[in-house]
Amino acid sequence: MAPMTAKASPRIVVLTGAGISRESGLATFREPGGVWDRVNLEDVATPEAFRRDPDFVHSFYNARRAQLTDGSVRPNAAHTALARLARERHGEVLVITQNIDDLHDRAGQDPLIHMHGELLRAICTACRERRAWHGELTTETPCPACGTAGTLRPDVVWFGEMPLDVERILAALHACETFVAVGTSAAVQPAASFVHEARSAGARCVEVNLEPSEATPAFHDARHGPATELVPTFVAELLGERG
Ligand code: BJW
Repeated sequence: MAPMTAKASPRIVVLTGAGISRESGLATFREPGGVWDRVNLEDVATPEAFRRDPDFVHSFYNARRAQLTDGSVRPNAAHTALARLARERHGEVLVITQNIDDLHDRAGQDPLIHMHGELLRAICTACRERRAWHGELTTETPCPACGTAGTLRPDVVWFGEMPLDVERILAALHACETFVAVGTSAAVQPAASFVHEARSAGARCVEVNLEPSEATPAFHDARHGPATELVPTFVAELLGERG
């Protein structure tokens, strides 16, 4: 089959969630002991929470940013396998992640859409400048672009906000041949409906998750177990290396 050009639609679209980073040491959200067991999402993951108590929201994200940059967290075999898939099927694979960590980036994933933003970036609510940000943010931090203090926030998508690149994502879902969801509970929209978008457009849909999710019945094939075991196996299958 002829290789696709850079502008053509990807044949394989992979959606990832917090489960893919679990074996790298990052907590998921909705499992026992997950992020939402430790803090109420209404207190940290909405624009209203940030307006009400920006110090608290900053401390929540500062701690998670520090975990990401202290050297303790690394991409695992699932991140590495997806990066290899995109390299070896150049131009045919798009990974969309709901995760704000940078583990796909560090594994070399390209192309990659961070639909819920990135923990290692900040955006200024005054001048809208986005930039890489690896240190702490406080209500006193001045924006390097416009100089205003206290207007920087994590460049992440909170509840009630529009995820990033939605039009590009929907176009890819409607044109792909294979849709794969890895490590996501399908509890949050619009990502939870991607399987329906892809399936109704004719894609073969495969779930790879530790356990059945709310969306399992919508997939043609569901594989349940740890991502570090199942994703490399599935990638090898897609590359024609095993059964
Ligand atoms: C493993 C594993 C291993 C474990 N191997 N697997 C009513 C009121 C208000 C709003 C709404 C409403 N009804 C619907 C909405 C919309 C709302 C929403 O969905 N709310 C629901 C809670 C009901 N959504 C939004 O507001 C979104 N925006 C929006 O809809 O805009 C309008 C729109 C309209 C039309 C088109 C497009 C847009 C924005 C959602 C933003 C979500 N933000 C967060 C926080 C980001 C920043 C941060 O990280 O702090 O994103 S919430 C959190 O959940 C985070 C995640 O990306 C997201 C998804 O979680 P994920 O990844 O699925 O994690 P878990 O923990 O749920 O699941 C992990 C899975 O892994 C489990 O199944 C495990 O089994 C598995 N697992 N270990 C494989 N080793």
